[in-house]
Amino acid sequence: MKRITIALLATAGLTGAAFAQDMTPGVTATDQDVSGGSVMATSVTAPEQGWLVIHRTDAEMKPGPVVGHAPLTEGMNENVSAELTEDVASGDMLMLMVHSEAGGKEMGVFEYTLGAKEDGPIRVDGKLVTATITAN
Ligand SMILES: [Cu+2]
Repeated sequence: MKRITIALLATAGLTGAAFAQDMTPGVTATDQDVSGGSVMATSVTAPEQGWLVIHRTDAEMKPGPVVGHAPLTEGMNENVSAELTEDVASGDMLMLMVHSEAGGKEMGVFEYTLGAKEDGPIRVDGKLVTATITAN
């Protein structure tokens, strides 16, 4: 009986190692229906506590006005849903971006507006961490 217990623990240990998270910041999302008033990222990896920020964008792929946000914990966040602060029509493009708490005055309070230094975007090798979707 003792031997079986040890074997199970060893297996559990291996499983844990296999699921060790890749902490490379990233966001994945697919085109979706946002008529319900929210947009969802399938997964977001954040290097620290921060925010998933929803920008409007277009074919030029520049981040535009902020139309939503959701809190992120450090590490992997799955199925992150952000409430939209205004209607987003079918065919509109949204850019989901990983932001931090850096520069803000309070943790857990969303302080960013487009171009602000508070709770600004994180960068990896100088690049913003984003996923762009089109509303169905
Ligand atoms: Cu942003």
